[in-house]
Amino acid sequence: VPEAIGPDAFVLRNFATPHIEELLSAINTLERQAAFRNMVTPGGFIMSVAITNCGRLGWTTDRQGYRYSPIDPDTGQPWPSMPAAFRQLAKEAAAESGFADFEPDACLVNRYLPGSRLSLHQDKDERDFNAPIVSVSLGMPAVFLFGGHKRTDKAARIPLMHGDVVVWGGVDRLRYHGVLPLKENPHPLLGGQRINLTFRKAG
Ligand code: MD5
Ligand code: FE
Repeated sequence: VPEAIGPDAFVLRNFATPHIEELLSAINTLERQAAFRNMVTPGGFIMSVAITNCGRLGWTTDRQGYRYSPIDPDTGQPWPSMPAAFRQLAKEAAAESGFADFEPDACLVNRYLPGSRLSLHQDKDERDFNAPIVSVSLGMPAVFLFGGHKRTDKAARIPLMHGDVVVWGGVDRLRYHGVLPLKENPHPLLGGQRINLTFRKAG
C-alpha cells in the first residue's frame, strides 16, 4: 500500500522485504566486479557515501563534474549489467505508484557507514525528468530529508528502514533531498551499513 509523501511521491514500506536475499547476493557479486569507492565532487570534497553502479549507465563524479558514463573509471570496463531481480523490483514499485513502464538504465548503489551523509541536492543529471526514480533502502535505518523546489524550503524528515522502497516522479521529481548523518545502529543482516539502490532512466 503506497503511502503518499508528496503529490507524486510514495513510500512502499517493506516492499523489498520478500526479495532481500536475492538483492544482497546480487550486491555481493556486483561489488566484487565494481568496488565501492568514495568519489571526489567538482568542489574537491570526498563523498562520505561510497558508490558503485550497475546497468548501461553509471553515475560518477570527479573534479570535472557529475555525469553518467557507460564505463567504470576505476576498471576501464563497462559497469556490470543490471540484475533481473533489481530491474523487476524497480518496475513493480514504479507501477504500484502509478508509473507504468518504468525502464531504468542506471542503478546507483550508495553505501552509507556511520557518519555518512548526503547534503541537500536535486537529481538533475538525467536526460528525461518524466521518468520516476525508485530507491530501495537496505540495512541500517536513515532519516531522509524531503525538501521543496528551493534549497531553503523546509524539509520533512522521513525515516527509511530496511526493505522500504520510495518512488519519486511527476511534480516531486526535482525536489531537494538529502540524508542525515547515519547513526551507528547495527543491522542484523548488513551490520554497520546502509545500502541504497537508486534506479533511474538516465540516458
Ligand atoms: C539515498 N540517494 O537514500 C537517496 C535515494 C542520490 C540520492 O538522493 O542522489 O543518490 S534517491 C532520493 C530522491 C531521488 C529523486 C528525487 C527525490 C529523492 N526527491 O524529490 O526527494 O541514498
Ligand atoms: Fe538524490
